[in-house]
Amino acid sequence: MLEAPIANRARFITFEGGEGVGKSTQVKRLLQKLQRHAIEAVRTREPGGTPKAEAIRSFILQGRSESWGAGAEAVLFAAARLDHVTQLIAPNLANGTWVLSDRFHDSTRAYQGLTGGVGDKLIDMLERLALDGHAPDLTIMLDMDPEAAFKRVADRALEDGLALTGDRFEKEELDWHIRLREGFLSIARNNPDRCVVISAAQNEDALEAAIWDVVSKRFADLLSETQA
Ligand code: T5A
Repeated sequence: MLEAPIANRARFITFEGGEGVGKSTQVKRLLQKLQRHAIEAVRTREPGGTPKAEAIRSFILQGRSESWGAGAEAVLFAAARLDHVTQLIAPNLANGTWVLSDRFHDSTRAYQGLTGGVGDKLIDMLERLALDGHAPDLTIMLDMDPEAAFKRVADRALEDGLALTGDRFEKEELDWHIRLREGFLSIARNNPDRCVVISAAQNEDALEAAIWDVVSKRFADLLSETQA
């Protein structure tokens, strides 16, 4: 099948970063902003996004695969991603609908690879298999001191009167989260054309504006076309 010329193609944007840095909040805000510019877009998340991938998400985040080791978990995340790409991401992009994903392949490289100790060979292989040519056009890396991010999540839970229950990865030690942050930053350094690092240590409105500045400049030709 012939691919649409690059200028006409819908864009695929991913959000990455450590726990609680504000990805979900900003994915929702960017979706609304794009829709206000008459861009058709959907938001999704990883692990998950499709019924099969959501089943894998529950399995992993309940800690049921923890004893299998980081290598097996990387394979599970890739299996979920393969379904997500083939059933949701690729069809939407092919229909001209932009896709915003809360986490994607960089999370496997950062969590299971750079922090969990799984070698590049397996991570590279899984990436080729699961992405099937659908690399993101832009990745927003939200960066923040993990201790401050945890405090933010805990304060918000306290305000809302909710108990703070961590999933499988949120329960790791602080030192592990510091290495995770370094992992994401090294992925950004190695992929300077695709990744933009933005400080997440700012309020939701300021962060939304910083993200919009990047997106609107990167895809200026497409946004001005639809505004006209
Ligand atoms: N994982 C995932 C892997 O190990 N390998 C993989 O390949 C993949 C894909 C997913 C877990 O799986 C791991 C990574 C994760 O551990 P998840 O629940 O999706 O689990 O985890 P997170 O992505 O970390 O989701 P969180 O909801 O915890 O964090 P977000 O989305 O970064 O943050 P958000 O937007 O929910 O905000 C958190 C809190 O902060 C407030 C919000 O209101 C909320 O209370 N907030 C702000 N407060 C102040 N200032 C701001 N700018 C704020 N933005 C949000």
